[in-house]
Amino acid sequence: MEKETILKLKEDLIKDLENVTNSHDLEEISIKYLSKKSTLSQAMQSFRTLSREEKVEYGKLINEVRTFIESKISEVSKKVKEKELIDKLESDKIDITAPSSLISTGAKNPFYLVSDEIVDIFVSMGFKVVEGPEVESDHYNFELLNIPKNHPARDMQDTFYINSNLLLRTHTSPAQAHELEKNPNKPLMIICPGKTYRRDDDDMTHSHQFAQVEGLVVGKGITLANLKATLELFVKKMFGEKREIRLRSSYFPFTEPSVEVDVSCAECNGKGCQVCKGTGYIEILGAGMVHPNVLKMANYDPEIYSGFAFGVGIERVAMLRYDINDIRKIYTNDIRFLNQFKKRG
Ligand code: FA5
Repeated sequence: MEKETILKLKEDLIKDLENVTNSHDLEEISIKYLSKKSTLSQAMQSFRTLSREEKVEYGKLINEVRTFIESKISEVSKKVKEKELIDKLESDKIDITAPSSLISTGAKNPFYLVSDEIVDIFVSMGFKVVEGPEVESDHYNFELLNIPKNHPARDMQDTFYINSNLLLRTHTSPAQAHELEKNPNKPLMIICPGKTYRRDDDDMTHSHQFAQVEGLVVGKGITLANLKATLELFVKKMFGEKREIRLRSSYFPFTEPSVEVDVSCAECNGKGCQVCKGTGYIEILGAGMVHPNVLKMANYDPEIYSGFAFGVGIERVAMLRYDINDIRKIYTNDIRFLNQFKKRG
């Protein structure tokens, strides 16, 4: 093959490379100049027929041209790959400032908003949170709370029976009996939130399944004043600084004295209106000083130890807190109702 033909390959390559824009073009050029069918390979084949001197000269030329071709192709290959990477990064770019497509998020049920808040408030006062069983024995739900069989107070707390001894607890007060039993003659400061059940007809303020938070403080020298101060602080944190509480005497077999605790009506500030049925106050919980019999049954000496207890209905607090007029709305999972609580969760 003519030396000029081989040398011209360099010029042809430079021209061809000028038009290369991507790896595919470059691959074709590589095949054209370096494959077995390339002009350079054909020149190598005619090598055998040459004399020794010609072989040296011809070989040098072929090597020089091959090195030139390889280095030019590799040079352009680098540039092409770099450009392709930049193009890819550009086309894959994510605009993090672009508005997202609307993601629908759920809202926390007001029951849980309030339940969490009640727990937080009492924990901040130093109460420990405990749990109790929902399926309870007659012994813990009634007997240890000074409600023996045939006691009339049982009528107000009829429930669902598993058998003649096991029942769905009617209140969280059995937690009192469990905790006293676990820690004989030791000071206690616990709350027990949880589900409770009663054979109550469902209406705007009653449900057969609801929830309470029980509170129990036992120690030396605990008085009704401690109960009042604790609940006053709870009410102010839950409903606002302006709210006042009122203790009304009441009856629970497991506390003596017993009280119902009312909170001043937010609507009329205690003056009396439709919401509070003209009384200026709304009832939120039952409470009292732990009955000596309850302490005795748990082997506490009532001459040394005294305590207070309270039981607050979580749904009723949620209703007051968020102006919910029907307790059943809390349970029915109507998205229109729940969405109103989106920002609070
Ligand atoms: C009790 O259950 C007592 N164990 C509370 C207590 C604890 C008193 C410790 C003294 C010491 P009562 O039956 O009043 O008390 O219920 C307490 C609260 O539970 C009520 O104020 C109310 O908020 C809520 N509650 C009672 N029954 C229902 C019901 N059917 N549906 C919704 N909430 C209810």
